[in-house]
Amino acid sequence: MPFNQFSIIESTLREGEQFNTATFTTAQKVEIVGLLDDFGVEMIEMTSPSASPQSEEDIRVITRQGYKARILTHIRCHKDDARRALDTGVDGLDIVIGTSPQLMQHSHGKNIRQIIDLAADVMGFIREQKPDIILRFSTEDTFRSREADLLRVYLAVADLGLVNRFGVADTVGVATPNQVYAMVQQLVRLTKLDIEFHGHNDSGCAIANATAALEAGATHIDTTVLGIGERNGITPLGGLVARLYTLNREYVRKYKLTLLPQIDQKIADICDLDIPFNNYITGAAAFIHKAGIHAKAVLADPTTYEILRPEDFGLTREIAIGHRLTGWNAVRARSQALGLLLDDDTVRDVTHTIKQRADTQPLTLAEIDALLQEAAGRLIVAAVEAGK
Ligand code: HCA
Ligand code: CU
Repeated sequence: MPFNQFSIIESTLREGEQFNTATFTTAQKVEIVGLLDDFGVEMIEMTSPSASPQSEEDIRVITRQGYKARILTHIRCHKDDARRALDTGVDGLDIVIGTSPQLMQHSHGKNIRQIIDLAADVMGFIREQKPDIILRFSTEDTFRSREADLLRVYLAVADLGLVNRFGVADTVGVATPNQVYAMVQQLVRLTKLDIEFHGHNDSGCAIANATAALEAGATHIDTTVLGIGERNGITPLGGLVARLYTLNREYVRKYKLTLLPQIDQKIADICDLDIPFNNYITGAAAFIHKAGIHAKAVLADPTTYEILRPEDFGLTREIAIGHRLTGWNAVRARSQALGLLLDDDTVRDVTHTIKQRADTQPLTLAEIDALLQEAAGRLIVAAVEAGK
């Protein structure tokens, strides 16, 4: 069952570096890998050593540290790239070559026969050099490639017996979950190899597509922190975790979930971004309940309106009170939190005042607290007067 066995290939330091505002220093890479390793991702993918001298040096820095996560680098289907990558001491190589008509024409200019020959040559060379390295072969732009072309390439490469894993890439974010399911299922059946899914988010399906890939038998999913990557990025780490957690919390128990807020914040800070308000788990709004009906039910039992438990991620829920949709249960809960013993009629009165004032402008928590304190003060005065 893939959901119990899947691995995350965390590509913040490769795909993520292709995001507009992402340039990681060596120290930042060390910090990010440390956090991701602590979190428990199984593999970490780094930019090709052929990209720049610093990129090459940074891989060596990381591979020397001895993390639990396997360290991979991502290269073109090219012997020179392979040679440089092998020399960095990585645990695995992720090789990619475009197979869509668009990429065959404008990226490398090779036809399918030439792609197969090149793949055989490059991967044969890698296996000769490092028989034990983890080797993955992927077709770029899988979902705009002709099916017959894809099958020719994958079956020919599978026959070589050189790779550990095949990748499928929704490079332009065009695939639907059903298409991903069908493609992965077909490759699992035909090749019997591990299958990795890499999905861009241009049309909002990156998490759904990753889930469909797992449902069809994929073993590896590519993610980046906050989903950063080329254009608007790929499957976000936190979003995938949220999706799998809601299927079954056991699927993500292997990860240190309480680190997620720190990880998201770290990448947001480095890339000079705000975490989006509606981000999975770590968005500012993710655990705020507002309407009176919701607040009442959540105060009685959070599972009424929460599928994710904030405390599992080291976070807390919030009940918004100072607005016109508020209800007296939320106001009572606040008065109890302040240690005020208000009777129900008084709480209802304060609730009425909040709603009236909020019609003009929402109230801050401090203003609500002041209203509750005033009401409590009036009750004490009334009690004293009655006792005279
Ligand atoms: C890119 C390459 C890639 C590779 C994915 C993979 C893509 O276009 O920059 O190796 O699986 O999206 O196709 O990120
Ligand atoms: Cu990509």
